[in-house]
Amino acid sequence: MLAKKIEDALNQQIKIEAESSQVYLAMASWAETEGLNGTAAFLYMHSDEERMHMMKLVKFVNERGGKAEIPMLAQPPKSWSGIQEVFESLLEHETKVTAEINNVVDICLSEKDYTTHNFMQWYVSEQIEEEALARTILDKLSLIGNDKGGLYLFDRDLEGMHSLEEEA
Ligand code: OFO
Repeated sequence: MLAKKIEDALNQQIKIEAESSQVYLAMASWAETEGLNGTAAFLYMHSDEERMHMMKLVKFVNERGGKAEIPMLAQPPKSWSGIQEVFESLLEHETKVTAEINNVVDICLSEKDYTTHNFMQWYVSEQIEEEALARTILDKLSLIGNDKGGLYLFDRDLEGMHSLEEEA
């Protein structure tokens, strides 16, 4: 049985993952309308992954005798000034998510809930990868600068990254 404090923290995390999925979906849709098809494919996939993160939590809460809450979500932004801003806000968002995950881990330790603590380790590792990926993408973008040809190749590369992750 989940302690109330743990159940609340996990429900809060369900909301955060759902919001991540929604924000990346909005980014994907924007990129698609800008003709950035590789970026759009990458972000659609990322949005699906965040939904999967949310689902994993929903199942865990219910299986452990708690009640998962499906949250109302805020309207995500509709547009960005460019691809740079998209990935800057993605990294900023992921950094906040990492802090939230660490907070859940802290609560698990203070409540001595080692089962949930163990479950949350998957999210801890996932965040390391996601933040590193966002930083790599931003490094590439700063190398490209305003070079249109570079941007074309970058977009094509992201499409490749998307299919690579799907195969994994
Ligand atoms: Fe990238 O946020 Fe989920 O965990």
